[in-house]
Amino acid sequence: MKRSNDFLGAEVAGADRDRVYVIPVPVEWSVSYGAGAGSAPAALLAASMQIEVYNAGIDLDLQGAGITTLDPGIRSKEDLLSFLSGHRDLFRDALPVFLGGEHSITPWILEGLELRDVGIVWLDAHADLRESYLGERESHACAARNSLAFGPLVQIGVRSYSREERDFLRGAGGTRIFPFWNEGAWEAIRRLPENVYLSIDFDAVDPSILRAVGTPEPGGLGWEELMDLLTFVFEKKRVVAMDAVELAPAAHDETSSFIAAKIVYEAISRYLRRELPRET
Ligand SMILES: [Mn+2]
Repeated sequence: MKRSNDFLGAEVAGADRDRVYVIPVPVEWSVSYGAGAGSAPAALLAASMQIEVYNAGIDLDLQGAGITTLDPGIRSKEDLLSFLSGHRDLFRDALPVFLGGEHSITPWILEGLELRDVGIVWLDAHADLRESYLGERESHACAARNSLAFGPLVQIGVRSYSREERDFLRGAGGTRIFPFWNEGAWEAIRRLPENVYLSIDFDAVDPSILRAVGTPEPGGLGWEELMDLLTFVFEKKRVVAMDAVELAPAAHDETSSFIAAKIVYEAISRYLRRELPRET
């Protein structure tokens, strides 16, 4: 398996040990509108090289922090499951960060890591609660529905769903939906189990900030709101794994890839703020 520092560069290599593993999962097979999620991991890694290793927003230096990029060559659900089943030990003491790819990968990761009874914080413009979509039960549009088997969800930024999904939301438990980051959403996250899985669909973010996504939707989370949300989740809960999905890189829009890489960096920084020895 290829080991590198393709995310953020050589400066973040571990001075003592690995604390974060960034893992590309360029899987794209059910994307419905804008294709390109398969090329997202490479675009995210390339864009990450432009980011400062010192995080001024939270005053944290990631030099020597122990961020390693692993590329096991995942191209399918089967690849992903077999990689995870062989490497669960690696992730007991380090945060795996999966770069999608399309959103279908989330329930596969939950399955592969054998995560049970975790809280799932799901940032998304769409509910992804369909039972099937275009005849496919593992479509990205069913990803949240399929994740319910692994623990309760709190979905934030959701502003588009079908009538079938509305009826499901009214009838079934297991998930709560918030279009905005507000007091109701804080409270819902607070009530989740201590161990949390974080799934970031980049379309949760306002497209005026980041628009190269598979299925763009107006409205959504602003930058400061998203930073506040990430701070809250990493402070109040123990994030055990995360993914960032559905970037659809566009040749004329390198800004989106950079902003998306920055979001991943901000999440990792907040994880490391708790894990790194304090500066003296
Ligand atoms: Mn989604």
